[in-house]
Amino acid sequence: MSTGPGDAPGPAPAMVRAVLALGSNLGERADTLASAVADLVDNDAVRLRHTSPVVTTKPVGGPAGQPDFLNMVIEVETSLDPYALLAHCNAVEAKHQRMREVRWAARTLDVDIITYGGLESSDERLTLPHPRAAQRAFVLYPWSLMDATATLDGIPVAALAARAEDMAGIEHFSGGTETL
Ligand code: PH2
Ligand code: MG
Ligand code: MG
Repeated sequence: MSTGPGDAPGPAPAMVRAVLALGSNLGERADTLASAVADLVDNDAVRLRHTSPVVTTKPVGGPAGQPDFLNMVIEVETSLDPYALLAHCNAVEAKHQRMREVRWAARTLDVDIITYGGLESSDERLTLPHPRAAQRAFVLYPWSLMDATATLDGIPVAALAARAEDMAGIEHFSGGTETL
């Protein structure tokens, strides 16, 4: 920690690449995703490297009758440790009026850490890689479009997406305004 102008600067903290998944199925979904990406990288310790296209997806799990989601993934480079990155993601969710009353209920914004470098952790606050990512085309498919070489647990994410049950319900979102 630097305490004053006379301090030696010290080594820069290591930058780690992390993949974050964003989802929204309430409100102005596309605007929410765009502003959430801006909020996530509006931090000196987080740099945006890549963004995926936005896809329309059918809800997986949760209460019946939910609206479709828009989903995307981004790759960032960060000097935040995993818990600080999680707190940052949660703060961006909170800024977008995320409520947490019912698990997997419709939400304005969900931001999940999918991978953090090669870190594997089974901590109850933060399991890495994300424990359900390998089965979820709504994460895997946009990830494969962003990074054709990406793997998860040693398997190409495109191959995992192709075998995921929810792949059939995915469409490309053409963009534009949602207020028709
Ligand atoms: N998120 C969930 C549960 N189900 N389904 C879709 N299509 N997209 C999501 O982002 C999603 C979901 C839990 O976070
Ligand atoms: Mg989630
Ligand atoms: Mg979440």
